[in-house]
Amino acid sequence: MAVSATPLPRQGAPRAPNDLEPYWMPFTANRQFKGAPRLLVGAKGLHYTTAEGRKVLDGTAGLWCCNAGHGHPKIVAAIQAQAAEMDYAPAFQMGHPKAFELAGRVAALAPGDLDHVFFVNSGSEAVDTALKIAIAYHRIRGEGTRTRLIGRERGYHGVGFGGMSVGGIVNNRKFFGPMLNGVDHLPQTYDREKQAYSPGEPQWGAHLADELERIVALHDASTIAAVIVEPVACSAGVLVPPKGYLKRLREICSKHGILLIFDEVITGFGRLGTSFAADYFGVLPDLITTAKGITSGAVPMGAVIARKSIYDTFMVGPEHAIELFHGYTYSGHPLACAAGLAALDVYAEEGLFEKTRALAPYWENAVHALKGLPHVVDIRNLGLVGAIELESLAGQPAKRAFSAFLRAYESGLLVRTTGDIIALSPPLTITKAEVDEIFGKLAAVLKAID
Ligand code: PXG
Repeated sequence: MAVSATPLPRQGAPRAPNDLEPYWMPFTANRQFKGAPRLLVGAKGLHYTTAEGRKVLDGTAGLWCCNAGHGHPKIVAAIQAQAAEMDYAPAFQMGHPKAFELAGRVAALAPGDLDHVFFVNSGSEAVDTALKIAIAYHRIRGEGTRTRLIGRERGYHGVGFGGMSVGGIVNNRKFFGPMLNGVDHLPQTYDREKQAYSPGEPQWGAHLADELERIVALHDASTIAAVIVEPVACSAGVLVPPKGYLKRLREICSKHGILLIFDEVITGFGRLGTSFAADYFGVLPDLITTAKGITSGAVPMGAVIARKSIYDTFMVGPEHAIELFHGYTYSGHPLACAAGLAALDVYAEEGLFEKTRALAPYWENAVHALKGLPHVVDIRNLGLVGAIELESLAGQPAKRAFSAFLRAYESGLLVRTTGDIIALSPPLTITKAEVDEIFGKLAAVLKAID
């Protein structure tokens, strides 16, 4: 049946305000949720409060974003003050001081000469923006044939058409048609037989970066604009790069004039105990995409950070001309900038990146201590990120981890699951006692589920 073009009359009585039906929830089992809702109504520090008044320990920093913990007074005050001072300023052909200030602060944190910052509102927008910048950069330099984009199997780069196309998660792709053309994928870097229970970076697998040479040989470097990878592939279940892999990828990209994009939407702003994963691994990309921790999740914001040479390439032509035909109504939104400035202050004043670095070995031991518990087939970690992979129930992938998620929530712990992998990424404000609480609860959950 064709979709009606004429507006339908409103039907029936107004819905009750607590009706769960109209909200089509993202990446959620809607029918399961609405049958047994899990509603959060408050958040402070490391804990959420549920609608029933229970406290839940946040093992996931919201969705990998609330790095400073919840409701930090400094971030709250900054957002409140900004809302009262100026709600919005046009983002095109106009500016406001906090956007410039935040760009400078982010540039100062970013490695090497990554010193120009383009603001967006999410990780997905950051990825699409970076891909567009990469293609346009080559065109402006007279290499307009470089349009191909290389992602990686099991990569997650958000849900825009660009990010989905370079991403490598089957369910995020298979429903949505042909996507971008001119995309190829590196192989993923995980092999359980070779890497299981590696603490931190696995020893095996650096050679997988050489697959880029095979892809270059197939398509020719003159057709390839950029390679995009997550330094640590978090969404697909915390796939830590093999030792030396990212360095090798950098070398091959440089050799062939291909831009290297690190998608640091999760790894940026302290998750590994450094400003960016680029610092952790000592590898300098050409573009960094980020979001989440830039405002500690308090207001939506993302950013693309570009090397000076990329920005400079665009700064040609008549001065009155727009150099990059791209941007969003809410690029550099005043509330996001205020939250971002406050979040960066909190990270610095409370030494949260250093604290993360100091806590990481304790975290590593704690997560690996789950080895040997029922269903566990692998454990992975880096910085304040951890993953416990469970054996799938026969013929029912993702069911066992979902049971673990539900039971953990009942026991007062929030975790994330993807497939049969449990992922953890607490606020960077967590203490050793709370790390112990997470893994104590999780051990009980693993012993209790089928
Ligand atoms: N790139 C990376 C590396 C990400 O992790 C995005 C892009 C997209 O960001 P937005 O802001 O458009 O959602 C992400 C987002 C999870 C989970 O639990 C991960 C993300 C988002 C929600 C849940 O794995 N990553």
